[in-house]
Amino acid sequence: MNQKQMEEMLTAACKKDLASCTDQEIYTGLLHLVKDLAGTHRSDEGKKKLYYISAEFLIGKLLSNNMINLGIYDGVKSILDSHGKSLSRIEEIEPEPSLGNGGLGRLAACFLDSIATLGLNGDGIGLNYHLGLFKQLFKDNLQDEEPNPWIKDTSWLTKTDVTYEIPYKGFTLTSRMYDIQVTGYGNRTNTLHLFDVETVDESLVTEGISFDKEDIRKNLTLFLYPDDSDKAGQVLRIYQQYFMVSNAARLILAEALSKGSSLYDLPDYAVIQINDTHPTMVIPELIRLLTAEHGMEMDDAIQVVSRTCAYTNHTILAEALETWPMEYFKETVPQLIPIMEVLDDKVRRRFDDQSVAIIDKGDRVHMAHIDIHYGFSVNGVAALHTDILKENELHNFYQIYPEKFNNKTNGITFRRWLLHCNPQLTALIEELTGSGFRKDAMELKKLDAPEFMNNMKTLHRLLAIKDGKKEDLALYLKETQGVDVNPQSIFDIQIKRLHEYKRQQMNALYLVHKYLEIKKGKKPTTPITAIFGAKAAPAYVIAKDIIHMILCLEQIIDNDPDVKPWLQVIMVNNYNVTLAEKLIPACDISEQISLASKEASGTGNMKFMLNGAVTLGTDDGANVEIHELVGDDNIYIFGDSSETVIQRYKDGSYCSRAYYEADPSIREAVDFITGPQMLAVGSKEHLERLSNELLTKDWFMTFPDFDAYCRAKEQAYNDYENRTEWARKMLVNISQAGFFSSDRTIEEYNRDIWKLD
Ligand code: 26Q
Repeated sequence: MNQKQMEEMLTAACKKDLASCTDQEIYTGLLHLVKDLAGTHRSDEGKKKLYYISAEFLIGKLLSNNMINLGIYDGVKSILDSHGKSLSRIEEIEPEPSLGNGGLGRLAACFLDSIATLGLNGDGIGLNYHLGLFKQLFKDNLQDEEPNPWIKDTSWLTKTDVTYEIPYKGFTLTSRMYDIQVTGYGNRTNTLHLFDVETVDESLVTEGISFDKEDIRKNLTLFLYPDDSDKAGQVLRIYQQYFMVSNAARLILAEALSKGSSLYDLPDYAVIQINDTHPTMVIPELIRLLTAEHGMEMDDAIQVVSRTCAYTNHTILAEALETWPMEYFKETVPQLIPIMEVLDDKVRRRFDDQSVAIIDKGDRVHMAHIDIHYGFSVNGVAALHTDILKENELHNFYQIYPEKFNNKTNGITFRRWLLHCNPQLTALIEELTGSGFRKDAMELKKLDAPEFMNNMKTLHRLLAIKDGKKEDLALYLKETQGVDVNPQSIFDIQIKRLHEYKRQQMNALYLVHKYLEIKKGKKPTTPITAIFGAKAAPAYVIAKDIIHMILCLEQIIDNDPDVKPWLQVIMVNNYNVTLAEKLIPACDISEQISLASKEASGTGNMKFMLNGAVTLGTDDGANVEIHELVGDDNIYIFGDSSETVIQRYKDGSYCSRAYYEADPSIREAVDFITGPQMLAVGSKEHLERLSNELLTKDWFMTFPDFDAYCRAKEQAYNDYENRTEWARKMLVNISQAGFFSSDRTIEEYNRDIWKLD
């Protein structure tokens, strides 16, 4: 398609002359144009199909990414420019579909992009939440939550005529399938199927994000993971999960049958990837449908399903491992109970070991155990994580089924996290290495050559791109959040869900320490801007206290003229994918400071590296693999190893107060939390609870790593002063980022697990 044809199409889609259109009209026109073009691509070919079932798909805005993948981005942008329209302003109109909490959901979205790009036959299946992850507001330095609707009159959703009757105890719900096209880069289009009920009632939401949790017909797909701190929330979660998997199972069986499957050969037609335990009920549900509705014997059905399902584990945190009381299933989906009892019984006959049982002594169902016994593959999401699963958390399973365990180190799509969010860096890479990296990310390695590493001009251009992105971010933060930041300062960024194991509190304690040092006259050479972005689960009390601490600190420093020129703390409001796309390209130092062994992989770490930030982190998750690739000189690794941490938990020997007593800088920083300056701007209740938590528990061991963290950070800030050396570190990081393309991850899933033709 040439420019003239494209302009005609765009004008037709907008239904009038472009110059006279509003941004909203152009957005709507583009949305229809992109949908039409995506519809002309190849899809759904091949005998065997992958079904990626996930409770979350954190897809983010789709307009620009779809245009990049369809190859029309540059053309559209220049047509709009020529009519005085700004594509970036038009992009702002699109509401972000925040259909995920964080890493797991964003990973699913990157995977869909790569599956389509590689031309694999694979669809996503999930739920059409009407309200995505809550909108975060700050009031009195505290997080508040509001509903976050994303479905407007025009959206990426297409209503289909696929509907099913989903049975629950005492009633049935009629589902409907909605589809979102998933465009691949220069390739086929796949589909994300999102199931919904038509009786959802958005007026159920009362104060903030509170709603009536009992009325399942009206609330089933109202919210992404409602608060599950109480029983009603947990039961609703089971209703949601069953709805997702029962629809999925029916769709999968229908598609296989339509392609000629006898269902005994289902594994030749379908492979199901179970994204964490949230879709685990698909196993008993498929067995139920095969036996009850398709006349299969129980043993045959179990065999067929076991050869079709594969499971990915994303965490070793005890509180995230799903175990549900049998009673919850009795109340909601009693039809699954006889199946789960058979599955449990078979395991008990084979293994006299409580630790691998499906139903435990307390009558709780261990969802992961269903996946491991009745799936053919179990994978972790980074090398260290998979090793920990094999050696510790799932050791007894590994001894039974060594052949099922495999690692698939996570990846990210370079279309969104390089081409879209950093066209300037993309252009430089293309000029230096050619365009091959667009299809084969390993070609980034070409950058690691003396002709570039020792070329002052190249290094300066790289620094100039970073400076430009920092200026763009400063402008954006001014416009959208009303804060002034100094684009000449070091941008030190920690963006991820708020969780104690990710240790935002350790970063905050460092900032207190730095603040007090500057007060005493020890100024940094270059000013520092510490940026946080994080949402806390609405019921996660300490996480909210940590946000409170950071916001109070932000206010104190902002009002202190001695310190303000040298140190700024910013907690951005409502951190989401859209903000990540602006923050990541502007980052100098990427904070990846989880307690070693606790972060399964991390994927933000990969996005930062690809955009030329240098990692400051612990030897945890995929940081370990980043470290191996870039070498000691191009990363700042600190803190206790995962072995030490795991041992310390086993001993039960950790006493945070001993560190507090022994280390004056820890004492000074912790005392500050409840000192007069903080109490003047914050709430005593929240600050005291946080300080008390650190002093009496510190379950995620911030104190033992605190000194090493401070030293590593000082080293990074010092090294930053030598701009040429720093630019080399940036370039090494970019050159080694190819391994973390989700195209590589998906090729491995397909090679080892899915085996699609
Ligand atoms: C479980 C039970 C009840 C309620 C909620 C949940 C629940 C919800 C979401 C448990 C876990 C999640 C999300 C987990 C997650 O995002 N894990 C991250 O997955 C990434 C992709 O593999 C990794 O990179 C991160 O390290 C991991 O934390």
